[in-house]
Amino acid sequence: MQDFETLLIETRGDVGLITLNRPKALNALNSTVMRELTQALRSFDGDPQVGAIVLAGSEKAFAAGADIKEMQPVNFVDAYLDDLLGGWEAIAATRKPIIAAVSGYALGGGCELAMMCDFIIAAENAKFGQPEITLGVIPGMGGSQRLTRAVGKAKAMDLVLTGRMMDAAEAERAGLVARIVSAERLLEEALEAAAKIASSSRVAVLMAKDAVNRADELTLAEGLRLERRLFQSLFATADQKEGMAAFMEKRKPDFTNR
Ligand code: CO8
Repeated sequence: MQDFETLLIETRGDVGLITLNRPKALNALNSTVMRELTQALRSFDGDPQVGAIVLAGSEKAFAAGADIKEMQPVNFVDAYLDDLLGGWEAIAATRKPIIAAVSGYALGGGCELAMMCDFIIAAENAKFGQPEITLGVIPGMGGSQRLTRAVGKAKAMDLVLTGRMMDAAEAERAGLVARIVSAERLLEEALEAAAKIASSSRVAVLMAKDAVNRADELTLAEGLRLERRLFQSLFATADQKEGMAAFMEKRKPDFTNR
């Protein structure tokens, strides 16, 4: 993959690792980050060697929000005509699982970016918040919707209306964070989880992600029907035959992603 101005990109085995890299601005998300991140994710999504993706920031900040310096001069007509922030939705269209490894600040757009990932592993020093209200605006990249679905209305209202931050322990209790680890273990833990995902049947992994994501969009009856059809369709794959044969033969499965 080409070099990026705002990201560091590498692969570790069959895991794609993307590190936000604007240290002087606490990884504030500007249009270059959006363009490059979209491009990097699209590239990993299309790379048959990659089975899962980790998105990380620095120890001090996953991302301290949308770039306020870039947004400050924007007027309504430009924001509307350019569909300001609209391009970020491409992140959520990634089909392979993305784990957000969050250390330090995940504020505003940074919290929203973490929530676009499939789950969040947080370091003990992580701080989550939607402080847009303190700037005279509101969340613009899913904070009012994904946060409410993740933590419920009461806590989402508290965070969005007051702009206060919550620490990793509160975020885990509220259901925003899947696991908390020490800051030193964060990247290792996220890479291990991603490697575990990448070692499973690719088609089953993508269907699992798709099915869980539909839970936010469908009625229970529709969701259960979709899940059952996806489950049944996996019996057409060689990986289902291999996975179940390996269990019977008490050995590790050798998935071929077919
Ligand atoms: N945008 C631009 N620059 C930033 C941002 C930001 N969001 N956050 C920090 N920086 C810059 C600072 O300006 C500073 O730069 P400089 O040295 O040139 O002055 C540098 O990063 C270091 O920051 P601080 O000196 O402020 O560091 P502190 O440790 O004192 O404070 C904080 C850290 C508490 C995180 C503080 O920087 C802060 O409050 N930042 C702003 C947080 C915020 O309000 N975020 C929400 C932004 S609005 C938003 O995200 C809208 C969401 C809509 C969707 C976005 C899609 C991307």
